[in-house]
Amino acid sequence: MSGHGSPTAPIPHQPGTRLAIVAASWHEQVMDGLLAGALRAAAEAGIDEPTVVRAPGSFELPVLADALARDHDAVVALGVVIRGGTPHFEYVCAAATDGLARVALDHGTPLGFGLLTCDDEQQALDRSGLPGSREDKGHEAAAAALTTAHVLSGLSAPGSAGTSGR
Ligand code: DLZ
Repeated sequence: MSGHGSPTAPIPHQPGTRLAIVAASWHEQVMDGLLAGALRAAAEAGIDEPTVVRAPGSFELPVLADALARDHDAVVALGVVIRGGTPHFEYVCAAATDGLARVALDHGTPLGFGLLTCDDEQQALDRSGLPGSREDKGHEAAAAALTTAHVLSGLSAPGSAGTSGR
């Protein structure tokens, strides 16, 4: 199973963290599960009302994530791309993945990667966090972004190793 070995530590409590979630709109049922998982992770961190915006498709995730990364502490990108009979799959996956990685590094903002790239709809449902799913990738992506934001805020805190000047 692809989720074997995933972290088990609880998400740090951080109610002041400005969290944004950008979610694509293709494959509605799977997206509902991913979004619910990300919102559950936000609630576990004490964040009641994260910003939520919808993208038409996964290809549009990076440009919206880029805008959100300007005034949020952490961004979670959610999408589902199902392999079809054409190379479109490879292009959409590569553009979304490369674009999201660039946003994270350009802004120094943690970006939770919740883009499912699947062979078929059943594989996506198995990772969606819906009842009966084996994995909960929306929750996992949000937990990663929030945990990273917590680590980053510690690095930039006065007296931390990140500000010692060494
Ligand atoms: C065009 C397309 C296709 C074929 N498949 C998906 C998909 O499985 N998941 C998804 O999120 N988006 C898909 N898209 C739409 C593209 O992401 C994009 O929205 C369009 O190419 C318009 O720019």
